[in-house]
Amino acid sequence: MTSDTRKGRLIVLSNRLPKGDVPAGGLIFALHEALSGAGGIWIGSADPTETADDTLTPIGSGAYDRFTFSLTEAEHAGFYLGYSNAVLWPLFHHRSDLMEITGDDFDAYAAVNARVARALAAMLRPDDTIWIHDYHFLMVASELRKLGVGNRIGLFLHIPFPNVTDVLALPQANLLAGWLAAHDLVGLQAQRDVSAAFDVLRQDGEVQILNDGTWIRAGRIFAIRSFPIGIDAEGFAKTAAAAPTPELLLDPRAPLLIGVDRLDYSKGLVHRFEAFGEYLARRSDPHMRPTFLQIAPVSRENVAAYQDIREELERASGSINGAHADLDWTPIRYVRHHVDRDRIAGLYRRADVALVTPLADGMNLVAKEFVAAQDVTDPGVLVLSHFAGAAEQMEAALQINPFDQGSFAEAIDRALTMSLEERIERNDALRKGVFEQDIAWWTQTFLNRLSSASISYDGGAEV
Ligand code: GDG
Repeated sequence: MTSDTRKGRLIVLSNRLPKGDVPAGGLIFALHEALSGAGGIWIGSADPTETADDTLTPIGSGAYDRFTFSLTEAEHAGFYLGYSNAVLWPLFHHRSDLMEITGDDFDAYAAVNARVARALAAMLRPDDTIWIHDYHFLMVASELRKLGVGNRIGLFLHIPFPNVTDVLALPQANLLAGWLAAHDLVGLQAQRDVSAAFDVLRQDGEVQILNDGTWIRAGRIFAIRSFPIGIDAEGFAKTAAAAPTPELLLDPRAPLLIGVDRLDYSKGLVHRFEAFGEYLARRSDPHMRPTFLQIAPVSRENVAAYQDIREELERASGSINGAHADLDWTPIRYVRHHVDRDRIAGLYRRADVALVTPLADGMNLVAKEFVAAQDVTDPGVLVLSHFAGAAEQMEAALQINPFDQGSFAEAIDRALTMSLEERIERNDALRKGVFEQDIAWWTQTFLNRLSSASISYDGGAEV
């Protein structure tokens, strides 16, 4: 997969790494493929313990080696639950109102980033390439540079980039440009994220943009570009085609809408439930009795904002079902546990409509999985929020503003009554992008760009 021009080992750093079998599909699978092709090292976080030190613990080897870095319970609370998920995550999803800022959490974040950098530096060879993933490790590259590391370092941020005014809510706002500038390449999901990052950099007195669109800060040149992440489209399409018919206890012709999301306030689930409720209240065909199946496994339960969203959602589904349900019809089915991947694939294929309507989202892979899973001769309709990074690539989706409940409800009606001809036309256009810009394309494009001797500018995006 990685036919890039890199010479040394690839070293991947991500918070999660496979500790046993590698799950099919998804980011973990893509990184596994990249490392399997080229050999290298994958570093991720260990389960928290009482004490922590700078050594990396080997947890498996094969085509590549896996290691974990250690962290204490207190660091896990401050670094992971605190600064990563109760400061950076809400801030980068335009929800600074949900930030829980404490100095101790930042200290834990800085300490864990510095420890990871020391552990990494101790094992580096001169021609190794480092690929850092996500907001948990924004400071690792700058810590590595302080230790004298000159290796190529790339960062891919899976979440949206905050705008200039959002960033002011971060007590460490003045450090952000320096953290970014320590990389050679910063990859973002969408071009809108690149624009936001450019605006933030322009506020930093030490950063200058060069003629070729790269940036310079304290003598270091770095680039910021978009690399929209894809999925294993071929693999997912095969899984969906082979999946057994889902056991839904539904009339086989009853219209089915589906949503699949981690339970997170950024995914817009309450807005989605309410828009579906409004659709039910004024649907064009009162005889149509669709079922909306929302799968939303709980995540980050120890962060307060996640408990609130869970309660809000339960209230919303209860009141909508209370208003519309009948003896033989439950309009909203809300499943809070994890469902197997092949069952999800089969459900996408069976569904008439997917509601992928986040309020903010780096990309959103569900939009792409739904398209890959469709029967091309009788495809379902993708209703997609403007605020998913995927909206930039997936123009043929029925795009909506999740904050405008009335037009969202109309779009649901339109999706459920769309002609076969229009469904096929839209799906064909979407499918092309999903299959061409898949996960292999993404990995290769990022790594090629990172390893290219001169990082040059030709418009700010790889698309
Ligand atoms: C971040 C960014 C970006 C969900 N529930 C179940 C299940 N899922 C799978 C879906 C999909 C994945 O989880 C979720 O994908 P998202 O793209 O919505 O991801 P986030 O977790 O928010 O991740 C996001 C992504 O990184 C990649 O860069 O797209 O914007 O926020 O694959 O299918 N899968 C199974 N059972 C479930 O119950 N099997």
